[in-house]
Amino acid sequence: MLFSLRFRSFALLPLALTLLSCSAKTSGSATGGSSAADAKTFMDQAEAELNKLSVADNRAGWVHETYINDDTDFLAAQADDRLIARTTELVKESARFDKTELPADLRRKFLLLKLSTNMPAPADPKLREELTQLASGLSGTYGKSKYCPTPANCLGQEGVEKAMAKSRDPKELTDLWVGWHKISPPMRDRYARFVELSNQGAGELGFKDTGTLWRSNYDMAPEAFSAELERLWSQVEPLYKELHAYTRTRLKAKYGAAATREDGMIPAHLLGNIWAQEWGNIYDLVAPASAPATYDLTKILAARHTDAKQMTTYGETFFKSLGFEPLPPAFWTRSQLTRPADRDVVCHASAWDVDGDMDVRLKMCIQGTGEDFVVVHHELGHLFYDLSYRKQPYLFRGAANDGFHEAIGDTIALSITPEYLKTIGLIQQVPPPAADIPILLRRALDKVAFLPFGLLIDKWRWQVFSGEVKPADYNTAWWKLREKYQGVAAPVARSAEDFDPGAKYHIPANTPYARYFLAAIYQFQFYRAMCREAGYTGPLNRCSFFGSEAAGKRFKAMLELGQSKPWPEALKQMTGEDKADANAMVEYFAPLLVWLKEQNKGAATGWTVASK
Ligand code: X8Z
Ligand code: ZN
Repeated sequence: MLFSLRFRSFALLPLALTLLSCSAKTSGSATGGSSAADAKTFMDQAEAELNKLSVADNRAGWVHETYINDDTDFLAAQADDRLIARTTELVKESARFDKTELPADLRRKFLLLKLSTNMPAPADPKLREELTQLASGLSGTYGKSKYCPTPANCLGQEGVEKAMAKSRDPKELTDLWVGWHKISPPMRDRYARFVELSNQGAGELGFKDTGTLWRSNYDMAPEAFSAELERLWSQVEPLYKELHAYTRTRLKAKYGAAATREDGMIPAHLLGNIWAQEWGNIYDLVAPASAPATYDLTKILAARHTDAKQMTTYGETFFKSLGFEPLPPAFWTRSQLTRPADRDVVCHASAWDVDGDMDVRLKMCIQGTGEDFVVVHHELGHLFYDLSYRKQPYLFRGAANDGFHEAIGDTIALSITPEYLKTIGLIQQVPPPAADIPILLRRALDKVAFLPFGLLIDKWRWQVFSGEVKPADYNTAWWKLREKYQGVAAPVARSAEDFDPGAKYHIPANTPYARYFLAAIYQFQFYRAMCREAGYTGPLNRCSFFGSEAAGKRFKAMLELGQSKPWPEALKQMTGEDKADANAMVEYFAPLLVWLKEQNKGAATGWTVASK
């Protein structure tokens, strides 16, 4: 269920396009005419048909991910297959309107139909079936994966995440890291075949490979999109380098030899996260010694016995304060907020727009940490986006681009400031301004540390899809990128037998990842605009627009557009700017950058990467 779902917000958009020759069915609209009126009739019927198939696919996907077994693997794959088959057929049929002059909106729908898949599939039904089953199986394998430090103690993804967040014992951290990375070698050959089949599908659609198809989804040429990512990265790289150097110094002080490498890289298991993608969990190790005490949200939530439903309600309350309608009643009865005791589920958080209307759901395994508190806001951002554009026609029910979808909830979560926490009664006292640096540092450990990780996942996948990196080199290429961009190194020797990318959810789930890099940048741009709209004029890092209907109105207007306009137009409507700009992020962290440079004075920054 990964791919399909036109509606499944978080991850995937979906579908597959290929030119399916097998099916004898054609849509009722296939009259053969190619006038603009024919195109409109064709598109109306195509949208109605795909809507129906999507809902069926989402339902099968939901059951699969919340109850993984062989049957649901099969049923989910079958539903994907139906949706993909019909989509590809429609894409093929739609070619007859390629030269027809159409109103801009309708022309955009034809483009979006062609790009509506993350998993193009070959026309041959046998191969397509093989692909959908591989995809469903890979997702199921990941969801079922466990690391068992002892036979009586098996940990799923969120169990390992929690253990790595807490442990300060390098030996235990190494065990956890190595244990989790054992889940993926069995996926490697299946993943390689998946790549082959998906590429065949992309080729049949006229794309060079699946990566090129993914990069074509941003209202610009695929090459321009790659350059755009580099441009944004160059704006924030200096900030990352300072944070890396500071963190390294503090980790060496804590762990000594276990954290020290000649090349200056940081061992990946010491950063409080399985993938070293966000480092907020090791804040205690890097906190400035003389700073005033701040607060620990995890402890506060635990002391108050805040349960999963209450956590979700906090998120909903924020959106309501901006003028959004409450979540529909079915959300509360159909969502999975905690891990069920009796079956395997995919615990990686996701937001589901099941019917393109009011049936929205959250699937999470909430454990009540401060991190979960933020993730809940992230996921609700997807759902309020879904609800906002539900009046749009089928093909416009999506984000301006997938980075927008990922940025909405995070934009809200940036408003979780001390002032806000006091407003909602979670803390009693707002820390003094002198606490700004620790609070900014805590945030940078998540937001800034994430940037190179957000960038490299798809750099790896683009190389894999293009054939530049072959299966035998999957792991080497992975670590080359992790070393180059993140400056982190594997804690133990790796070999071609390992498949470390597969130990990260989005690889077996085939969820594109550049969206998260974009979102990390966009969210500060959106946030700055909302703060401005709320009439806030102080330092950016202290702004909370909680309760601002003016900010909410501007936000909502953008969300309601869905995918009906190219994303720069949506950005302009929201922020007045028509270009992505990491300066908002740089401005937000400006006081921290000054402080980090001060701390790093006299120490080297950067690292060297062994040439391989
Ligand atoms: O996958 C997610 C969300 C669901 S869209 C929980 N995120 C990425 C990840 O966990 O790797 C959010 C940030 C990055
Ligand atoms: Zn998301």
